[in-house]
Amino acid sequence: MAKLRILEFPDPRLRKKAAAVEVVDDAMRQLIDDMFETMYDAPGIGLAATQVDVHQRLLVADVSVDKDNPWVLINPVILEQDGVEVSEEGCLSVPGYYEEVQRAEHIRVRYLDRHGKEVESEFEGLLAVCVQHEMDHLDGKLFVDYLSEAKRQRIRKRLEKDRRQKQSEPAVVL
Ligand code: GNR
Ligand code: NI
Repeated sequence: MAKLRILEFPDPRLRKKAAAVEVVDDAMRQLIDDMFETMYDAPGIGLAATQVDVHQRLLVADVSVDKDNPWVLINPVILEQDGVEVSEEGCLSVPGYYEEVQRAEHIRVRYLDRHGKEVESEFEGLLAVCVQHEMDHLDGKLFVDYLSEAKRQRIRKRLEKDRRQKQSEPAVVL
């Protein structure tokens, strides 16, 4: 198991469009395990491969309180969607910012599971929001893209400043 580094906005690698997964093999399952470790450690409720600089169509999620309901979606496609829901979103790639985003309330998704088997599931509530948020990552899209240009630039400038400060600070000696 290994914890992976999460890319942060405005890193251009977050803008890459992920390619379809061709084979679900042991190496892919190792990546899935590492993504769960990274997501639970963060902590977050979802993680797209794009965020750990792997540009393949794979996402993991777990919105349960006890962190015992892991979902793996490979090559996800939304078959049906209905309803509209506005909720506050955050993103591990945009740390510290939470803004309202409008999404479909209910989605039906076709995808491959961790064994490479094609399945369909319906999602609603927080899990539906999370799956749509992660699927956006696979297309190089971030929740800040739904905000005004002014708000997005403000967030970008603050995150860039934070990063400069972190880099100029002396390393912590253990
Ligand atoms: O941890 C996360 N919380 C969250 C809250 C509301 C809507 C979406 C999310 S996903 C986010 C983790 C993340 O950045 N996934 O890409
Ligand atoms: Ni995110």
